[in-house]
Amino acid sequence: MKKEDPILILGAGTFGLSTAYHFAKAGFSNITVLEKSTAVPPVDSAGNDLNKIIRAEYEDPFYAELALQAIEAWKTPLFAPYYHETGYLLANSRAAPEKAKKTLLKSLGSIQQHPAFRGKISPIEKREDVTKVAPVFDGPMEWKGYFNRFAGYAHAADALTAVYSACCALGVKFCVGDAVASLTYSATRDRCTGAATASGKTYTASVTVLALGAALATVLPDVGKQVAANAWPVAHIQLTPAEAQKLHGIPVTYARDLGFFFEPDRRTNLLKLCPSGAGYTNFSSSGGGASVPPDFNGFITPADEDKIRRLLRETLPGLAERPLVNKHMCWCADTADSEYIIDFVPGKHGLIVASGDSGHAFKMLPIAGKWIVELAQAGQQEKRRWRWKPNQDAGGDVSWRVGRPVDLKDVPLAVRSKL
Ligand code: FSA
Repeated sequence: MKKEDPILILGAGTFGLSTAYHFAKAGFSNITVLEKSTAVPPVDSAGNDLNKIIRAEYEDPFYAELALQAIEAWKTPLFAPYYHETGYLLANSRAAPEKAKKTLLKSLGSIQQHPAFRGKISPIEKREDVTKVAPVFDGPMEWKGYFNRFAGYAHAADALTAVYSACCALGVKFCVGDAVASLTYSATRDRCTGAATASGKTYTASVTVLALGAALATVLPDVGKQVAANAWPVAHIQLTPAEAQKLHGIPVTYARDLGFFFEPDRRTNLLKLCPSGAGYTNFSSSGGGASVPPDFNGFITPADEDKIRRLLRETLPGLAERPLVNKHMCWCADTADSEYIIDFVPGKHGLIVASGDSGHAFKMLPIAGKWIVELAQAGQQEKRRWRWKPNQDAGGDVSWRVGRPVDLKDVPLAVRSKL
């Protein structure tokens, strides 16, 4: 590739911004990002969130190593202001199913003997083990798990904004508020030549990267069933400044079978909480595949709300009955094996897919774009696990999730439209 080659990136979420940033840092001088939302970070990007977990334990050591590289990068000047190493408390309540216990042990296994975590892991076997790392928690917490000091969370939307600003400073062009209507191809249809937008503009490129998250199938129906849109419920509690102050420094706390929450945001005093579960699919309205419903995202179900309140009764009972605000669904792009898809689309030269985040990619923001630049330069994906897999059907049983996915068609419209 030549440094002047036009690069087109569709989508300004986590993968899209990281890709633009790494192409620009590598010296490419003609990079354009198209984004249908009028703002960056886009409203419906999964990364456009108050915060996200940053941790390196994985059942699979391959991702554990990548996450360790990412944590190192989170400590560099561009990213460091948004990374908070509060530690990560991962546990199961007494009622947790066997599956949740198994996944926790596997995650622990990936870091227990790893030199990077020496002296950073302590077991959680009784209530006092929890209060030692989170003295302000005053619930019953009969939990078993571990505390990992070498982890924490990132201010997600703020980090995306920082990468966006860095991209602008490096000369990346952003065209927002214009959805991609179609990809364009050479007369022989074997080369992608860029994209055309709803307003009738065309963009020509030698490499086009689709970083469209859960909305991938709307632009690339050929992706078939290997990526499915999957949504995760998110809610918040508005704390007073004094309440937030008391919770400063708490670890990211994840009871596998109940849900997780973060240190309150220092600017807004919002406490973000997510219930556990296997997520929500949108098969009924999309006919399978990756497609996000255009509206009705500002809700969570009563069952999820209950789970959040149970989590609070376990940890911070004084907050358990508080109103939940800013409730919404966070749409991710799942694959059958939770592997990302970072590959050329077979038979379409110049067309790359960066998707399949499977709900565990935000932590990779500082480094993910590098993988796409390397792929574009190499011309083919050497890592088998990240290849395009047309015969796979997303929607399998993901090891770290508890419960079964629910399709939106089974959520009453009265619940979905309650904003
Ligand atoms: O990579 C991470 O630590 C994300 S875990 C948070 C979560 O909500 C999962 O629990 C869920 O199963 C889904 O993958 C989205 O992310």
